[in-house]
Amino acid sequence: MAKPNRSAFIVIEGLDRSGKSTQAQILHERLTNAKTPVELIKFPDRTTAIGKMIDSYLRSESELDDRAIHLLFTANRWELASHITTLLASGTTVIADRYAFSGIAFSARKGLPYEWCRGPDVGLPAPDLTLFLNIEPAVARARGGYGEERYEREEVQRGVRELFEKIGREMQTEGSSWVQVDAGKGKDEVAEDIWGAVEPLIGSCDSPIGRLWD
Ligand code: NYM
Ligand code: MG
Repeated sequence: MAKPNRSAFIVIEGLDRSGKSTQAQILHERLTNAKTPVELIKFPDRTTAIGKMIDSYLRSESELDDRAIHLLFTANRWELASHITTLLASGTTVIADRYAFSGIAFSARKGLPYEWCRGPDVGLPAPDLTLFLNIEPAVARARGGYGEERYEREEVQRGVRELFEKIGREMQTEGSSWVQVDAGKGKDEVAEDIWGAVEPLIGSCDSPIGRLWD
């Protein structure tokens, strides 16, 4: 059997409070324990110059045109794109906590045209697997409540969820691996469901890394 020439790119998506960060952490630990080199990346990456502008916008410390903030979120992914492909080529599994799908869902919810929102993300490294942590916005809110940031309101999350579902249907139609996980279950059960989807990918990616929607 040919040796796999790269590792897997796994994206975890979902509404605020759906458990993404917790699950990304659990998956990171599980892979580390299995001696699989792995790096966890979070979008937005608030540590870069662009990320700091995004952070200030999310905390309502600054105002930006809807299109301008959309493009900053995308630029924040592009500034890490070559890092992601380098890691994958060197055999490090990459887990991303949010990705382009959040970018489209949150911006299109504001009324920006869907295709316009998707455009700047076309060509980014394509995930081998996207796990959509599906949760009822009311259940998410009941989990210790939404925070203080922009978008963290049940009504907004409802609209975002519908857009995530539209994106998921389209991804499935084009044959991309989009897996919906019931995130209303307990933490350990969700982690098991995620592991069931991830395990077959480890050590088995032998095609070159794809480009999103290209
Ligand atoms: N968000 C995140 C966007 O609006 N567009 C994007 O491209 C990304 C990656 O930022 N409510 C929104 C979703 C979240 C917020 O993310 C901050 P987090 O995971 O809560 O730090
Ligand atoms: Mg949040």
